[in-house]
Amino acid sequence: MSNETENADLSRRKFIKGAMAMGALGSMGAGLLSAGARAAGVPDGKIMTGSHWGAFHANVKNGRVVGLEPWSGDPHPSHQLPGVMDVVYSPTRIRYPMVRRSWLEHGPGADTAGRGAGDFVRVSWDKALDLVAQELKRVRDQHGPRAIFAGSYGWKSPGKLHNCQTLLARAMMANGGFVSRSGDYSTGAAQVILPYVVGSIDVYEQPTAWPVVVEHTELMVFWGADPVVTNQIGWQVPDHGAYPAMESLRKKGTKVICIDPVRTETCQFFGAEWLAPRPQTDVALMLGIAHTLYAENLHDKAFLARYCTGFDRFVPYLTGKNDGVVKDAQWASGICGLPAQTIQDLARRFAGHRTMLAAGWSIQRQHHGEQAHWMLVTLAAMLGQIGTPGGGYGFTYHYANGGSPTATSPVLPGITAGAKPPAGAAWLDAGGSESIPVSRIVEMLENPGGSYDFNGKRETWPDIKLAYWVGGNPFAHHQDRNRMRKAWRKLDTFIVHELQWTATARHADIILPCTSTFERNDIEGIGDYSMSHILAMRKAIDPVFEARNDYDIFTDICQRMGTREAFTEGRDEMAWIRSFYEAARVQARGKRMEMPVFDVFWNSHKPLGFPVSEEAKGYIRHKAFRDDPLLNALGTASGRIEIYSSTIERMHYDDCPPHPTWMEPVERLGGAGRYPLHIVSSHPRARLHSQLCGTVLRKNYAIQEREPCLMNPQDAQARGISNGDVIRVFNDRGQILVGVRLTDDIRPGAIRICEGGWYDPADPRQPGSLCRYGDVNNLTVGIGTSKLAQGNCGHTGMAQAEKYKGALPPLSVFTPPQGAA
Ligand code: PGD
Ligand code: PGD
Ligand code: 6MO
Repeated sequence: MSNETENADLSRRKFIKGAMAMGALGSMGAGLLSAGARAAGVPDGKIMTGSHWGAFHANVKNGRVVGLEPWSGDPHPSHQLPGVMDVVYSPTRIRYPMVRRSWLEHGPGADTAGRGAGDFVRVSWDKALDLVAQELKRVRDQHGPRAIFAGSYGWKSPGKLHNCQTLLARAMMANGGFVSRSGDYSTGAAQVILPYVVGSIDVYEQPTAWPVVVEHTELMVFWGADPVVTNQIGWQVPDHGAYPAMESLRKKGTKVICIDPVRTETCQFFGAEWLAPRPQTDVALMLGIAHTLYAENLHDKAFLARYCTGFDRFVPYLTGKNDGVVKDAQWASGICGLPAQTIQDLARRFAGHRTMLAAGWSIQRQHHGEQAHWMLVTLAAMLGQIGTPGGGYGFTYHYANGGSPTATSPVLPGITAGAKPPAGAAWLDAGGSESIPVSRIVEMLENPGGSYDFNGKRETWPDIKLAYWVGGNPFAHHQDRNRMRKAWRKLDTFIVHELQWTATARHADIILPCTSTFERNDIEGIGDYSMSHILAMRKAIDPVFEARNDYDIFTDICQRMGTREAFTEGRDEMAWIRSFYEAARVQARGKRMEMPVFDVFWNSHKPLGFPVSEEAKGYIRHKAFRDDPLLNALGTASGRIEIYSSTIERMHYDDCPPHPTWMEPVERLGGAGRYPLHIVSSHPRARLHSQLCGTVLRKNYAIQEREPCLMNPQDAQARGISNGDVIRVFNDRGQILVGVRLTDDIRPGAIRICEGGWYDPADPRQPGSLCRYGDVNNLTVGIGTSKLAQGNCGHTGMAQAEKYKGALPPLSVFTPPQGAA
């Protein structure tokens, strides 16, 4: 989820498209506004801005956004735009600062089991900010900065200034430090193991460019990936460049295989061959393919010898020489459920064609998830096509339009966490910053002072008293909700800035209403990978109700703590935006490109475009390494692809051996666990995680007002369940209601409930209480992937399902708590 993109093309010195854009800019005139920001009272009209869903114009009438028009340069606008607009005005919008009554009346730590029960008191902004500043000071002075967790994770809105998580870190740094987090929920396992394997985190890097894939790839394999659904969004503002590329691939008639328990939208779009293994068995399936390659002498020995290390130490495992278990297709079939013949055929077809293994990230968001990406690289290495046009592997074809050729453009800087605290403050000595693996927050709360393993180190959990969250929804994104709710009671104080009454907001002690993208000015890049444009995100409307910008909220908190100057550096919104643009302009000049002056850019109402070179369109991942493995050695210990890692060997982890290994997960279909149905918790097609769950879009997919659940008719029949029924899905960790959609597009034994459904406990004081809407993370496993990466296991979890026979309980999560409307 970071934005690491590899600009394959920094040396190009042309600016053809940019020059054209500038010509257009020059002739555009002043537009709606004069230079600089608008003060309060925003005029009506068409205002350009953007979000995780793309760039668009907001149509504003009488000070309200009444419609969104996609930017004309967007080749595939997201169908979620009506929800993006509805966020501003939906009943779930937070209007006023609120404080939980017990906390307000009895102070920090009061009745923490009552969090989430919705008993809030509305307070003035002044009062709310005083409370926040006093509490931050109290915790810092009594317990030290190590008692404040502000590693706040989540998909906050794009924008280089109103980047609320960095703003939070900045404010905390200005006041003495805090405990942060490392990694993310997206690629927690893969991003830790891949540096040992290929020398970089790889999961966020540019894969071979789509034009090369369209031209050269003969067999495209989407392995646990659904790019038609997941490329809708970007961490910045997406360019949607993957869509025309996928259209070209389809038109060309390239063979596509989807390996997925669900016949995905991608599978249907390509008319692809669908192979549906049991979930969480991909490593076994890959080993079966690898064994066939080896047994039939189809592996590329020259590639393995020249570019890899450790294949010789992996072979005894593959052949069973060292453990008596031959990992052949028959063995794999017994685990993954695909016929041995199919597995052998896959090996032959992969080896016989120019094959691109395009893996999604679900396969590593599982117990022992590290092994999936390690084994996939190993398989690609055995095929010997890494670094060739259209062959090898790619880990971002499904994400933020990875593979869209990278433009020659400057990197737009943004606000940083690097505030300078005032010199001489007593608390400075205890300051600094440390981090925990992002998804181990519950272990941290459960074991203050205890120790844990992470990536070769042994660390100690801090003793947290206060957690501060902005731009994330941990009561949606974290696993094993009921365990989490219990752990949360340990906190004295939980402070949240939100714009929506999410479950996280409902569990806060102090909740501060923040603005949406439409209510502030900002600047952002278009295209995480293509870096194709810079977008002026213009304020379209004044803040709704009492919402304020996160930046202004933190400024006022720092003011109260005596660190305002450290936080603002004397700049306001437009001064920051201008400074980011100017820094990009200087960089561009270094590349012999001339960007227009800021005011011309800001008033142009058009994204500023940058040129894409032929070289970028022809980018091939790892080509340089293939051309000269000595000169362009990888960042691993050996400089080569490591199929056996001595570094990992030295860690002596029982759950992460030194070569890719099939290890049984704690629960799986056909394996351990006492419940029969595996829960696939994919990313939703009509939401971004939990974002937009509170909007009009829900009525298009909810079944009897509940989150939908895909189920195979065979599994339904065995349980007397019919299409459209509400069912209770449960295990030892929790229970939820969902609405059933019966379909043959999911394999028997698996059900799919997408992540991000809003958590709506029937009795908020009671852990284990029925979630009435369908938050899948009541059911998932909350452990780490392994001692190495400590990633989350969102896709691990087994459950049972039954028809719900009681009277359907009304929902409360889509109406604000009492007194908040
Ligand atoms: P979002 O719903 O995007 O989920 O979890 P994440 O917490 O990112 O939450 C973002 C929140 O930020 C929203 O509530 C939104 O209103 C708020 N927000 C937006 N803009 C602003 C702003 O400007 N200021 C403030 N203060 N708030 C703002 C996502 C996480 O879930 C991720 S990335 C992944 S990959 C995981 N996936 C799975 C999974 O596959 N399976 C399961 N079971 N669980 C998962 N959880 C993880
Ligand atoms: P998932 O939906 O979790 O997406 O991208 P990621 O690839 O992780 O899983 C993709 C596919 O894997 C699904 O079709 C699922 O059925 C399949 N799958 C699940 N388990 C298994 C398994 O064991 N084996 C195999 N072979 N397949 C399996 C997530 C990425 O998407 C991320 S991290 C983020 S933060 C973004 N989130 C969203 C979002 O919430 N909504 C949309 N529309 N788009 C997104 N894009 C990004
Ligand atoms: Mo993610």
